[in-house]
Amino acid sequence: MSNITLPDLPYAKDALEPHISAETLEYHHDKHHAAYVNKLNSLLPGSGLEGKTLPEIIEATKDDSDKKTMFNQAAQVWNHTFYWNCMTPENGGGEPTGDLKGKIDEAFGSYEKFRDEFKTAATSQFGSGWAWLVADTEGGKLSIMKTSDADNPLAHGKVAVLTCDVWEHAYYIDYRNRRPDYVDTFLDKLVNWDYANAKYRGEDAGVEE
Ligand code: MN3
Repeated sequence: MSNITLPDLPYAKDALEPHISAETLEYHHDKHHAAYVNKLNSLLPGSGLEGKTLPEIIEATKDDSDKKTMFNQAAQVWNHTFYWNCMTPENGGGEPTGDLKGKIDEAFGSYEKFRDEFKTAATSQFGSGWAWLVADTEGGKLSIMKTSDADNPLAHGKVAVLTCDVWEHAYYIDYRNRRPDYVDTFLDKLVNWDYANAKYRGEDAGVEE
């Protein structure tokens, strides 16, 4: 049974232009994200994890070296869906709104300090990986983390609030080797703070996940 599906992007392919091109989203969603879904579905039959949700598969495989390939696919499927929802074509980026405004000031001192710390995590991640804003618990203390390859906050008992994909396939068509420029654009033009606030509070954001 193949039970994991590829969610549609939450906006049109060209909706994030000029910041992220339709060509990037075509490859990133239709090729990369789809490939993780397909590979995961090929591994599920006979694994005992058929019919489980992505967080359940991630939890069941995270500490099992024999299931590393399945963990990598499941985490990458989850990470990408989360990443798409972390961006918006409508007035994205800049200072946070809602609960996160005060909570970010509390945790980091100011939005600017949060921004510096998030950007440092995203640009210093060596090789492929992800930068995250995470919380210890829903509504709890915020911090920054970076993860390698497919690894994510779920596997470390953290609540994911915001992420930026820093694999080269996320930015190479539009930014070539200029990862810092891509991260600046993500932070200043694309972040969907409404979605991040919903995830921080542990609420259904009303989007396909
Ligand atoms: Mn990616």
